[in-house]
Order: sequence, then structure tokens, then C-alpha cells
Amino acid sequence: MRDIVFIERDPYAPVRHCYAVSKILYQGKSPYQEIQVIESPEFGRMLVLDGVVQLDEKYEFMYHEYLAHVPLHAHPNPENVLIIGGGDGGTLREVLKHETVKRAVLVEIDREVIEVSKKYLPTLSVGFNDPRAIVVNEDGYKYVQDYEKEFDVIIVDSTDPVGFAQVLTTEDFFRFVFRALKDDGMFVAQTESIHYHLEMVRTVQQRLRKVFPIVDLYTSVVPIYAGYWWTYSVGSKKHPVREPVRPVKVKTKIYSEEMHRHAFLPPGFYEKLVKGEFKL
Ligand code: AG3
Repeated sequence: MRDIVFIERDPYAPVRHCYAVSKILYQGKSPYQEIQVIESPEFGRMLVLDGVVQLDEKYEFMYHEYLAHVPLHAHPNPENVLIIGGGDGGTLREVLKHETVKRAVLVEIDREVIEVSKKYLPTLSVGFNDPRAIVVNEDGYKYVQDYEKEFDVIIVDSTDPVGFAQVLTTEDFFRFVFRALKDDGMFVAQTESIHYHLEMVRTVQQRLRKVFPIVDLYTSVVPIYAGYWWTYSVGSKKHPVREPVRPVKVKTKIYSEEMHRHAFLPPGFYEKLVKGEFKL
């Protein structure tokens, strides 16, 4: 049998990941992007948008558990959660594990990503059937501008900041998010890797510091994202985020109270990183 090989086209990485593929399950083009679902013997099914791997079934927990559970456990009572992007449903699935959550709104610009995930990625898209989930097909940048003191937690689960996702890292967007959050709300966004995207991490952190009184950064290792040492940037109006403030009752593979604390960089190194004193 001839090997099929998929070579990732990651615009920001200085390396190219190359995957053996056993099957191409879906290939299509939406008004926003090219969508593919491929199957790899090692990683399981993978969602690829515009040539960039967004998730694999084997390691997606290393991303989704960190993105959702760190802010949700740092918040005393997250009831109303907004997810921007995340059309595959992985983040939604984790958010809905919290009994405190009464409503999770997922604003995904590309409805075809949701449809493809419902069909080909059932372990990720489970949350779409939950009555607490509300799906809105809109531009998250615009959606958030209509709200004031509405959400407890806002999560950005976007593609890389190229094209239509770029506005989600602007200071303007962070100001809209700040306004849409309740007085003790918090915000988290996936912000790429320390290894290959350090300047971007720094820029986002500096912009967040102009808007939020509490800003922080935590990381997890995501083997399929080039750069691997993946970052999550937090802006919080009132609560610090380094400690979980509620007992961990959700069922997870890796997230726990001790992993929550461990995810944050030591304060000294974190400051060096944001100030540009750590160079690569
Ligand atoms: N969202 C973040 C994907 C970033 C991937 N970037 C990359 N491989 N260069 C993923 C969506 C999963 N819910």
C-alpha cells in the first residue's frame, strides 16, 4: 500500500509537520476556509483548517482541558460562559462539565466547521446536544460588542491570528471583552507557543495589561502544534487565576488542582518574558 502523507502548512512555524494518513474523511471549502478531516494511525482523526492542524483525537485534551478548566476553576461561580470560535466543540464539552454553568454560548463564524465536527468528530462535538449550549453563527469580534456585564468567563478558541482571527488579538477587542464581562469576570485566549511565537505572546500580554487589572499566562504542551509549549493568556477583572478556588469535580485526563498551579510560569520568569528580557 502506498503511504498518503499530509504536510501541514503552518504560516508561523519554521518547521513542517508531516503525518502519515490512513484516510481522508472529509475535504471541503466553506466561505471562510478549507476544511479537512484526515485520519492518522498515530493521532486518530484530525481537523485541518486552511492546511493547519487544529486538533487530533489523541492529544486534544492537552489543549481543551487547559483552555477551559483553568479559568473556570479560578472563578468562584461561572454560570454564563462565552466561547468565541471552538466550532469543533472540544472547549464546549469541557465547559459543560461544570455543574455551575447554566449557559454556554458558542459563537463560531463558520457553521460548516460545526457541521463537519458533528459528523466526523463525535467525541468533541458531544456538547452541542446539551440544552445549556447555545450556538450563534456570527463573527465573535462583532458579537461581543453587543454585551455589557453579561458573562462570567469568555474563552477565545481561535485559529492562528492570520486572516479573520487576527482581530481577536487587538486591544480594541480586549476592551469589548472587558465590557462584556461581569465585574468579577475573566478572559482567556489561546496565544500560540513560546518557542516560535514569543513576540506575539508578549504583544498580547502587553495589550491585555492595558485593559485588565490582573493579567497572567499559563502553558501546556501540545504535541501537534508546532512550537509545542503552548500559551494561554488571561485577563481578569477581580480574581487572581493561579489558584483553583473550587474543588475539581470534573472528570479529566490531566487537569487537576496541582496541574492548575503547575501550568503557571514562576512569577520571575513570567515577568522577564513579558518585558522582553527572555530572548530566543
Ligand atoms: N484552536 C487553536 C489552534 C491553533 C493551532 N495552531 C497551529 N497548529 N499552528 C484549535 C481549535 C481546537 N478547538
